[in-house]
Amino acid sequence: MNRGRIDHLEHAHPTHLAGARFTLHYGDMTDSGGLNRLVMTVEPDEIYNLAAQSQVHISFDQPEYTGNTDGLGTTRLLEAIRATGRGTRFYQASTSEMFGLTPPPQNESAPFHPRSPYGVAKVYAHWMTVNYREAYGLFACSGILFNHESPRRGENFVTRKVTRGIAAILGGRSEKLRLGNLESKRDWGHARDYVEAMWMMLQQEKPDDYVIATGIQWSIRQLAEVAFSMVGLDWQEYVEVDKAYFRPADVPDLCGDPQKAREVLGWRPKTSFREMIEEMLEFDLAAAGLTPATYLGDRSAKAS
Ligand code: G4F
Repeated sequence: MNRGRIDHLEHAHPTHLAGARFTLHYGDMTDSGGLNRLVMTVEPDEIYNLAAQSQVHISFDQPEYTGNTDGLGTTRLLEAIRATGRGTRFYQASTSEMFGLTPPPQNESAPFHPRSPYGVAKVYAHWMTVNYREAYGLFACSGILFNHESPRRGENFVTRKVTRGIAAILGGRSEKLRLGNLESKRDWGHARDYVEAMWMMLQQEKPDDYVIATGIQWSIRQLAEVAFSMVGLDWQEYVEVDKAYFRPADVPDLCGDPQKAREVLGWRPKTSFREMIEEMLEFDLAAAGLTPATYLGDRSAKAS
């Protein structure tokens, strides 16, 4: 089991994480028997379904697997909850990828036009979540989250690829950073803020669906420009476009409208794009054995 991202929680000082101790169980989104047994024995108050094959590019190579885990896997979990009749609250990790070609600003009423097997599977899972709420009265919420990042982000997603790439260049282990489509635009927020929104959804009186976004958009080109300039480098000297990273179909233009989350949940993003990129750079520079302050200085990254 890959536990690299949670090991530190288990060993954290108990006073810092009062009540945050946890027990791990094996589970597989393609195994309904195992999921049923888990939900029956654990009797959870809340389930957050973040399990997925979440790489959009890979979903073009593994469309069936992606549909099975991300789409049908959600139905298996919903069925397991329904079978117990215990009123377990359910959070579904829906995604801005469901909007696909629909132009911004994307809110809860914007039509879905997914552009990848991943997006299609997530649209199915989203509507199953809505359906189980309407048909069986499950407390089921769907959070339509725009891209959310942190130093724990997987290495193949573009933000982390850029911050790790910069650390590799500064450490002398690499000369260039190869990226795909620089023109697509994303609305990036910090995962820490977005997880808080997930939790808030399940604490409401009524289940509902919410867009979680910052409402601010950056292109991949701008991401590279901002990140390289934070360490005093000109991105154009290092970034090369490589067709291998282009997708058969991409989502060109995402920018969410989080008004409903603001009004109903009282949720607001607390971390700016620049603060988030700086935090990721700091982490990746240190991980590469470099001293972050040497490159980032005491720069203030408060401005968005
Ligand atoms: O970082 P990305 O791979 O994220 P993407 O495809 O927007 O999806 C992520 O966010 C979704 C919304 O929360 C999640 F549902 C999903 O599971 C995942 O977490 O790519 C962002 C953009 C794309 O347009 C891509 O074409 O960056 C472009 N890009 C350009 N060069 C690249 C690269 N993406 C990657 N991964 N690697 C590149 O070299």
